[in-house]
Amino acid sequence: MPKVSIVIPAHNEALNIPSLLESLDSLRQREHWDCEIVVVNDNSSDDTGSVASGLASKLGGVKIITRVSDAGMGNALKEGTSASSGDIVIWTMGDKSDNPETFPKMVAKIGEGYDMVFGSRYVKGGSRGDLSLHKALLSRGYSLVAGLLFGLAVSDITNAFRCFSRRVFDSVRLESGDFAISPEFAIKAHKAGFRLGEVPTGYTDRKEGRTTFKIVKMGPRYLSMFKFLFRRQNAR
Ligand SMILES: Nc1nc2c(ncn2[C@@H]2O[C@H](COP(=O)(O)OP(=O)(O)OP(=O)(O)O)[C@@H](O)[C@H]2O)c(=O)[nH]1
Ligand SMILES: [Mg+2]
Repeated sequence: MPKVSIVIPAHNEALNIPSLLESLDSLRQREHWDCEIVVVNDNSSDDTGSVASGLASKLGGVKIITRVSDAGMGNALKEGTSASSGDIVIWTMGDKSDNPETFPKMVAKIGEGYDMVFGSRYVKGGSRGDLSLHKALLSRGYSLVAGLLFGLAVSDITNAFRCFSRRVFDSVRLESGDFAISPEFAIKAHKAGFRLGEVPTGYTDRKEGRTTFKIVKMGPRYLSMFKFLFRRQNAR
């Protein structure tokens, strides 16, 4: 079984990190994975850093990266992934929106020959949970349009939650430092010829902490990813 790295962007997630790390630790033990957890903390004004460090000493196999520049979820995910060492990487959010029970299904699908596997809220067996209807419609609509434009056969690319082989990350150049990294990575991996798949997952809207997502700012940023339609060379 190849090594798994779980990369978690975290900005002001002190209330979510303890239970998240405890559940991921149980999961990796149960699955008998050689697995490191990488928490990328940016400029948090709460106790995210100290809470994460405490958990790292208690659990072991947890790496904390503290960043002071280039804030943004995309930059955090890029840096965390570069600093990780697993052959298989899972991106999951620090607000406990993603269901860890989906991880083993994603990893199994990588084992079947897929290069990038998305947790999808929009396939049979998946659920948007308590995500608002308008956000769900926007994200579902975005993936549908991207599917038509790029020939992508997956249904949930606006969510960062996914699992991929390290070689996919190593072969594409990601430009987005913000949330747009999610569709950008999907589109570029597909254009580079990698095999994309999906498994159903359930979503839980954040219960603690505050959102950093601003639809007015991110809508145009997400749409700007369609520019990659006109770029022939996306691989490094
Ligand atoms: N390291 C780091 N993490 C970030 C940054 N911005 C957001 N995050 C994390 O990225 C994840 C997704 O951000 P959210 O604020 O939950 O965005 P969202 O899921 O679209 O919105 P809600 O869940 O509705 O609040 C969370 O784990 C955040 O803590 C950042 O600048 N740096
Ligand atoms: Mg969230």
